[in-house]
Amino acid sequence: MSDAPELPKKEEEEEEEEEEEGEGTPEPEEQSDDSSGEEAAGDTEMDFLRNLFSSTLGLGSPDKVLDELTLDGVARYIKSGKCTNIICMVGAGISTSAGIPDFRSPGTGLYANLQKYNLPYPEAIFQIEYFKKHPEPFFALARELYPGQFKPTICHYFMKLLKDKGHLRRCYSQNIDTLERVAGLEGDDLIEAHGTFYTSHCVRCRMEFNLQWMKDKIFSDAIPRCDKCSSLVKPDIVFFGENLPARFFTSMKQDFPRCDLLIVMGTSLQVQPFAGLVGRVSNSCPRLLINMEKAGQAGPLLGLMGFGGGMDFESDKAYRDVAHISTCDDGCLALAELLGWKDELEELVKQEHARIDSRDEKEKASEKEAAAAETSSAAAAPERREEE
Ligand code: CNA
Repeated sequence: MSDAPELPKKEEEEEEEEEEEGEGTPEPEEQSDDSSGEEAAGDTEMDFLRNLFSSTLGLGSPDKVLDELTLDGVARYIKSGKCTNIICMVGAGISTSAGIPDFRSPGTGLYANLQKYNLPYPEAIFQIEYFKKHPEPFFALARELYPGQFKPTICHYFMKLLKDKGHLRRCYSQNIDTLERVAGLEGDDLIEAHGTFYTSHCVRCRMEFNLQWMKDKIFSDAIPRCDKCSSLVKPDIVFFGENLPARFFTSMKQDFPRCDLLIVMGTSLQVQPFAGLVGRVSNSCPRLLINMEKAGQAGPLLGLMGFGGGMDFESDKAYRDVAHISTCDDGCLALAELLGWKDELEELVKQEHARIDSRDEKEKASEKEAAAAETSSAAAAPERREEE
């Protein structure tokens, strides 16, 4: 796996975009017509340059916002009332406790368990050119991981609480399992950076298909083909080799300069351009990582030079980054406890899971009823014919 190309196109695209802008900023696919977006973009570039020069040349000392680089320090900051623009950046690790494997966890991650598909290398299953020639492995995997079969985790509901309490600016997710939506983060709260299963499009004529259409194809073992031109139909998730949604770029330019706490959860921060977002907040903005392993740290060479905006949890110069090494659920529960929200969070999870279970039971019951009705009408049909 290590010698497989790591996310070739997304990284290439970012490099191209960086060359175009010359400042390490990914170019949006479409220009925003929102002038506040353009102003924010200008601010972002200025912030980026300011951050780069001050850290590279050791100019100025950024404000130290947290009184302690611990979860307690973060909780005190949230409680101080100065923290109304929290951004969450999340990845597959927030959904593993729901039963959905991530990519890279050794042994349990998807990449370690794709042998049955005979791929040339694990990432091929999500590469657009491979998919166009060999769609079967992707759709077989889609059947296993189909959204709607899983319940959001404590971590998803913690983000919902952040929203309800007026702290959440936005959640940037790399996940395609739609669990943020199920937990109650709606359109504006959420940037699905790597797309969604909600809609699908024909790869040739771009005809749109809805979730139910795709679900029927996936579960009937058929390779989804366009009703109009018979080409492949692909869920609107971003494959390696495809552009990220324009909204990712326009929103990040507005959001990150205004962020006053970045919470990064359940991601190895290896996929660009998403991972680079950690370097887009201001120099003084605290960043909390809740993950099973440290991620996003500045590489040794670039870090020494002050480039990259990587995390610094433990050097002598560390002043704003906190690593809480635990599961996302445990980390969120611990933070909720420090904030005095633990009971509320546990109650929310209990209620919402019960609601989802009862909805699923109702759906199953009505599916059974429909199947029974079909069987009995099929059985009755010959009798009717005989009567006739
Ligand atoms: P990744 O590279 O697999 O990294 C996951 C990270 O989460 C690793 O650092 C793990 O140590 C950590 N982790 C795993 N379980 C837990 C846990 N319970 N608590 C805390 N940390 C945990 O996945 P990324 O999201 O970083 O990579 C981005 C890819 C993964 C995106 O393109 C996604 O589309 C893709 N993906 C999404 C899903 C999903 O939608 N649920 C599943 C698998 C892959």
